[in-house]
Amino acid sequence: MERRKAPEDKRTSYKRKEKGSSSLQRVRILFGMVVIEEARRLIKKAEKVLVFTGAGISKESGVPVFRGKDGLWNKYSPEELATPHAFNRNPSLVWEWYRFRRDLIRRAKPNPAHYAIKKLEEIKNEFLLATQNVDALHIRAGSKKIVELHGNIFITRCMQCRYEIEEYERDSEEKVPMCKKCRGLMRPGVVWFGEPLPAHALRKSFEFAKKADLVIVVGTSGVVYPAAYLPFLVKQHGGKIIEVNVEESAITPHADIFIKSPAGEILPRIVG
Ligand code: BJW
Ligand code: ZN
Repeated sequence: MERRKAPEDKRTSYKRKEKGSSSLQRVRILFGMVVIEEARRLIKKAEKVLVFTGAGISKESGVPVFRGKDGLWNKYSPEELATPHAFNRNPSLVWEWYRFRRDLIRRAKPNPAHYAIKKLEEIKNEFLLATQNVDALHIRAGSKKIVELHGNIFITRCMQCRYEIEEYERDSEEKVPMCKKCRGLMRPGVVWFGEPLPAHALRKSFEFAKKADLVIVVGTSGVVYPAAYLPFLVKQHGGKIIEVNVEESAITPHADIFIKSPAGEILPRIVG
């Protein structure tokens, strides 16, 4: 556990307790409990709450993150799989990768962190969940006030006429699916690098961020823009940032409260 509370930095931080029970560890656990209480108090007090999530929230459901040692981008190249150029060059390779990920995600289940966020939506009148995740696990947990900033992996969309189908239960057997309306090439409904985010999702989340008095940032490295602007927008407009992550992120230096723990352990404790 580290206690980082520089004079100019009012942020508090909590790291998960380690095994053993030296007096120093007991002090750390106590301090951790105080930080969690402080987060609970902030959440209780806030009227307009934005939750901003990334791949880390689904890690405990068995869905891999993108960056870091076990991340997808450590094994697969984003340039070859997650750009419009990559798809135009080799659509069947890109589809193979997305089928593999659809299969994996289909077998995953929402975890306690997804359910805690759903519970928060029920408690707060003014609430928005802005997720960067394409896995739809928040929706499967019951979240309704949600925008999917980077799309949804189960949507298949025509590149030509934009006809869309949702293939949740099973994928088309075609190697590269063709549009049944216009015979155009179909692609996964996610946002690749260099592509604009869905306009309604971006507008709605940016507008909400400007009036939110609290943003809870969960499991994101905070390096992919424009989504990563959201916590900064909240802060610029006078709101607070609570962050839950197993590692420090690009957002941590700006967080009022940083809780260094797995989302599935902490969110149920700070919500409700
Ligand atoms: C845990 C945990 C546990 C682990 N509990 N925590 C400045 C402004 C605007 C744009 C740019 C800009 N600078 C650069 C750009 C361009 C680019 C960009 O941001 N690049 C940077 C990487 C440098 N952005 C774009 O290209 C975007 N589009 C765009 O800008 O369009 C402009 C435009 C306008 C008009 C016309 C045309 C264009 C699009 C970005 C699309 C991102 N797509 C992906 C793939 C989606 C599809 C798919 O899934 O296949 O989205 S990339 C990938 O990164 C995915 C994620 O949503 C996104 C964010 O990743 P995330 O969620 O943060 O995951 P990780 O792995 O990075 O982090 C996981 C975290 O969890 C870690 O911190 C762990 O510690 C933590 N963790 N276990 C809690 N149990
Ligand atoms: Zn079509």
